Amino acid sequence: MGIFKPEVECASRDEMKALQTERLKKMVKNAYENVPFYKQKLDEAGVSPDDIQSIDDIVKLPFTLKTDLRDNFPYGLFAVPNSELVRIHASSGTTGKQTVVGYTKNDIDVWSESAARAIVATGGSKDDIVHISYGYGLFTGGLGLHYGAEYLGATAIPVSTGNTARQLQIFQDFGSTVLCCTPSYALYLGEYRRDNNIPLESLKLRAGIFGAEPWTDEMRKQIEALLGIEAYDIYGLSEIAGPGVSFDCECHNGMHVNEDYFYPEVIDPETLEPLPDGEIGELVFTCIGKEALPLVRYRTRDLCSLNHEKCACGRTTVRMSKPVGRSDDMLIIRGVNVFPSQIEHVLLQEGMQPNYLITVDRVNNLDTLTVDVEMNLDTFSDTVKDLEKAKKKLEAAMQSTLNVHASIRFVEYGTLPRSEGKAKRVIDKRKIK
Ligand code: DLL
Repeated sequence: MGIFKPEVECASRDEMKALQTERLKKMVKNAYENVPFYKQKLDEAGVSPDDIQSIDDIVKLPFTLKTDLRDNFPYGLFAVPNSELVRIHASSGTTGKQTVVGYTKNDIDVWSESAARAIVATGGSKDDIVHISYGYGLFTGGLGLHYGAEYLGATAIPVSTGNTARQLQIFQDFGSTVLCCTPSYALYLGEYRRDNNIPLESLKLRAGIFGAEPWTDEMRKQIEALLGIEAYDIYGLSEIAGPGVSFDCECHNGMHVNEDYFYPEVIDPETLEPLPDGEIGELVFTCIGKEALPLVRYRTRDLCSLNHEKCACGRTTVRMSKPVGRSDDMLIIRGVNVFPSQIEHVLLQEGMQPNYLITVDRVNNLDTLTVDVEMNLDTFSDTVKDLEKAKKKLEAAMQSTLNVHASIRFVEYGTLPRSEGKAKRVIDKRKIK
């Protein structure tokens, strides 16, 4: 299969380190000179940009957390003036405020090239018709793959999410060859095809690029059978760029990190010390190729391991294992990130008690989110109509903050379990691992 940029993706370790060193030096200088937050952080740590002489010196640098983005909301960590920005995206924050990310023209190119590499790794070329059913909007999925497809010279179809019948119709009418969406939606599309007797022969799909949420090899096999394709994993996060930070090749044995742009480390989340290959810890990225938001050692909270061995596909770029979980409480519901703290925030804003229980399940391969909420004695109403109205209002507030539907169930005051220690607020019934 093809490799988009062999001189980088198949570089020797020494060549890669030289490139990373050059880029790290430049980005640390940029962050130090243009982001007051980083100037202060580095000064406090007693590190000057001149102390960074090799990529291995990265361990001298302080970490960046999601809360740092929130505390500097919305543009405080940007290293360029607004006039240099060409795009903004956002993802869920831990409370009411979103995490805002920005891109210069060059940053969009870096990201698009990264996503193009992922498409090429599936055997993709400019002949492909790339059907994009990730959401378009502030979420990076839709536009990330869209720009990747165009960067490659392939044809992008910006279908976005929803309307399953229409998605199938477009597969047939436009001859889509590569499908991009969340793995759970891919499974749903496959089942819809089967249940509506749409023959596989009427589709030209050959590959799928699925990510934004955890999924298993088992699920991969099911999707492949239902859609008659080969399914590939893709990983990314808004803070670092979006989809394409790393991607699966035909060996399906770990995702190749575009480490010339996004330098990965795996650390012990307790001691914060770097861990050797093969050991599971928290994934940390430094954006060594980006201008607008040059994050230094950003703690992703995703748990995985790294592998620097050369891959059978010919690429030498480091591979990350599928994330096995997170070191925080973030949930991913239909590809949308949800923090329990956001739900609590909405409840309090709406004048409810902070006694709640979140249940996540998977029904017909689609995630469901239910929130049991204790009724306040003062808001308690015995007319069904009033309760229904209150429920609708709360559901609308949840939808607007979380960007995903949450079913509200009112329960009587005092009936949810009280805990003496850390409250258990989430029951996740999905069997993903
Ligand atoms: O989910 C970007 C993306 C879009 C990736 C489309 C792939 C495809 P965020 O909304 O910022 O960005 O969420 C990032 O999603 O920290 C992981 O916890 C999780 N995640 C993303 N890809 C995968 C994957 C996009 N392939 C968060 N497997 C990350 C497991 C994933 N988890």
